[in-house]
Amino acid sequence: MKRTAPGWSDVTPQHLWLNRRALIAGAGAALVAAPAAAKLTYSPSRYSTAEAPNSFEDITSYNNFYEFGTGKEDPARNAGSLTTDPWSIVIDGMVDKPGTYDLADVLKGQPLEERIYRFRCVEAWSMIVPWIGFELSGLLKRVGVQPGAKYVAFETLVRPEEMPGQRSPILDWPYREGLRLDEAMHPLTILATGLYGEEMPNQNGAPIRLVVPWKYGFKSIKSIVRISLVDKQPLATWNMLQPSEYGFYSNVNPTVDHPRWSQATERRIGAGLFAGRQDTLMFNGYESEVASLYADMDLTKFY
Ligand SMILES: Nc1nc2c(c(=O)[nH]1)N[C@H]1C(S)=C(S)[C@@H](COP(=O)(O)O)O[C@H]1N2
Ligand SMILES: [Mo]
Repeated sequence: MKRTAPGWSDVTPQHLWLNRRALIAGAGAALVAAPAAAKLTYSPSRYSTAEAPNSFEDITSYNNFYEFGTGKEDPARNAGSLTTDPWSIVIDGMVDKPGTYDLADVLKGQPLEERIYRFRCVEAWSMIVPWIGFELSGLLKRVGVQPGAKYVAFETLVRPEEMPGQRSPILDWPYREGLRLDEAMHPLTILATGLYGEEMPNQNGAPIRLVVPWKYGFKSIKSIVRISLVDKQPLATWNMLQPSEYGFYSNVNPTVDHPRWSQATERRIGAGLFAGRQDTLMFNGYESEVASLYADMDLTKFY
């Protein structure tokens, strides 16, 4: 097969990679319980950016995952105890084959690819992440989307015994998100099961999470247990909490500011103290792939 895009090993300086292995080995020795992450088999993708990925440390130590606390370091500290095996996903609503699918069954026949994507949080920071995953469209085709379906709704696990953040009502649990059906079927939209060639770290949404790279990060819901095909716009957690600040669409748009801060620029995590902010790109740099989905929307307006 012809290699059409760089993989993370092509763009990550080897000393950083070796450094990372040494860190993992060190951590493993200190915390005897830490299991070795399983390696995944995957192909490169033409959808990957050539930008250098953030380090594994950046990606796994600076997180938003309110089920484990609201601080950026809380998920890394608290998510280790999440039980991710066994795991199943309820797929229901307007589908031909509704049911409770084991994770292995969800993954069956779906080709894993590495997708090195820009990732832009609504809080105006960003990273480059080498996700491993498969196109959501592959799963939706397999379960058979019925004609009346217009949206896809997603829910995260509710398990307060293992998710300390869920013991307080900071959000209306479960965390919920949704996409229009054409957004869900777009080839850039993936269900990710890993990063850096290994199974997904718990703090990043193990064992399976959504990644929609042209939308603000909160749309990319973690640790999914339910996928429903519906005919009405579904509830979405941040949109419910504060609709004037977090739209249902929430496409990355440098010309439409958040009511409390500018979205014109972003801070690249790991870039160093003197790097300065960089310009945010329309649709997070995926404009040529996705702009046609929004041909009838006024892109100077908040959605
Ligand atoms: N279930 C759930 N999914 C979630 C969140 C969350 O708090 N809970 N945070 C979102 C936000 S705001 C962002 S920016 C990304 C962060 O993903 P990362 O920690 O892998 O970078 O996850 C999104 N998905
Ligand atoms: Mo975010």
